[in-house]
Amino acid sequence: MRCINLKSDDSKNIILMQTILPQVPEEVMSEISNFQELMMMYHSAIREVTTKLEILNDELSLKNKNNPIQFIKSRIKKPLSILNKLQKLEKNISVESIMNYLDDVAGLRVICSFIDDVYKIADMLVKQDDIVLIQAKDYIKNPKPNGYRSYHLIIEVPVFFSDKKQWVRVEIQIRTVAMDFWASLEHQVRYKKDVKDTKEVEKELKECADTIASTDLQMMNIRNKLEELTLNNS
Ligand code: 0O2
Repeated sequence: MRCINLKSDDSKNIILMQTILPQVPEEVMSEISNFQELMMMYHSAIREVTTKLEILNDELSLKNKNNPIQFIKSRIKKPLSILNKLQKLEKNISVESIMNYLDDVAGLRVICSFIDDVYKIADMLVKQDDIVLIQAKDYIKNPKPNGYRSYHLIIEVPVFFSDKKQWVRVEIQIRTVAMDFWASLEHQVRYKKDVKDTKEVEKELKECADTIASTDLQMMNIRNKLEELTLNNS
């Protein structure tokens, strides 16, 4: 038997729920329960894709003696952001709408050492026969005007539950450490509503993005030269 220690806050919440729940209409309760189930599906899909990526990384590390993936971050979109996005798209607020219209509720960010690792990982992942590629966007070959670089995939993976197989969408952003460093700072600037004139900062960010792009290429060339030297000396 599992023993649960209730903190005083938890017991207050339970009392509150017991008071409120009988007053909540049945259809609302059912939608809440469907929402929880949907979020569980997205969590499961993230776990599944993360495992696939970790296996690829382990295998490539063993073969090539270097890790193509530095680290993996994941997130589930917050309920408020889901709501805002559905409203922006002028769709009903429902579990069906989330599944039909939102591609990025489950999101993974894969941070690689070198540019060619980004393409290698993306290619190996989408070639797996239980993955359906919905969309690929190459913002490395075609950067956004602000300098944003990243490789984006939207895929569907099958998640197996006790009584059904559910195809779940996952958005994957794959980029180098340097591109990721840039994107996090740029993201902060974009959401700084209290700063009025960001023109100068945006110009500097664009310059940094271009510097980062050429440094990423140079780093890859240095690694290739090192590999050649190692081969010639062996
Ligand atoms: P957040 O807060 O990171 O989740 P979509 O916006 O997904 O409906 P879009 O614009 O066609 O459609 O998708 P795209 O271009 O593939 O971008 C999706 C995500 O990529 C964004 O999600 C960001 O995470 C990231 N991204 C795209 N462009 C930029 C950029 O210029 N700078 C930075 N820092 N990140 C970017 P969200 O939901 O917009 O934002």
